[in-house]
Amino acid sequence: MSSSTLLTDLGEKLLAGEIEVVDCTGILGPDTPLLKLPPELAKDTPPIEIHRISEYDNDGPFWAWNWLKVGEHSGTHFDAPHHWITGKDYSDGYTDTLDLQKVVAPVNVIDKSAEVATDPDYLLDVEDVKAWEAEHGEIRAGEWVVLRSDWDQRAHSEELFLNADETGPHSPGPTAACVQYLVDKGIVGWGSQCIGTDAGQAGGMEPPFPAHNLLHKANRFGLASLANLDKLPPKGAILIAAPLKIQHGTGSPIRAMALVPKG
Ligand code: 23J
Ligand code: MN
Repeated sequence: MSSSTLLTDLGEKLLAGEIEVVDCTGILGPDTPLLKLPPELAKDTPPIEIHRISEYDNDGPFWAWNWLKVGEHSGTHFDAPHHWITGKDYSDGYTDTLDLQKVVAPVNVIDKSAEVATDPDYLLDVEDVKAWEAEHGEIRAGEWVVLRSDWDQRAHSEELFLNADETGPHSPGPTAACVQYLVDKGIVGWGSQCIGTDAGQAGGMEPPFPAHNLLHKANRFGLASLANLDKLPPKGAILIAAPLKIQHGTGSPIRAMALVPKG
């Protein structure tokens, strides 16, 4: 099939509802869970605010609009390479300079929701990815890889979402070796349903926060707080995850969406 026929066909299938657009995004608002870093170590991203400018009133008789106060790394969001010190020198590592071609790509969905249900500190390792590839097919260069943990079921409560105790936050993520394996495969980026791309306990790993450290060192992207990954097949969907074109931004809230064939 020629590329033009393919896109005409895609357009028709979208209009007919034969390809579903799955919303992989959580709500962005004052109740969206936000990362909490140890106060002695670092400053946190501020609470999200939505302020009314007008709503068909004395401040604007025929129109409604708001202004927002929101950190780049809030809610369902994109991590650009410049976010981490290991990615600081990439001129195309900012939200406004990255190659948009890269962010529309096939997505590999690794389902470890059952494992995470019994172990919130579950770590995805190289052997798990290799076993997944043996079952579903190889992960190819340029593709997204996301960990399905069904952690979005906790997104209504920051306490449940962060899942912290006196030993820190507890949420799943990849081992350092796993991230390096995926980077070596040439993936465009790695996504998680948790507050960040790394596991809750990743601050104590070597290197600390390996998903951030190793992905961005290799000019790859991160996606956090993804929703509805339970509605995606292991392979066969296309993920569209584009950041706002913030001037030299390090990340951005996104409307992540997946094109999924029905039936
Ligand atoms: C800053 C410092 C540590 C982390 C993060 C941000 C994120 O998870 C993020 O949103 O990129 S772990
Ligand atoms: Mn981030």
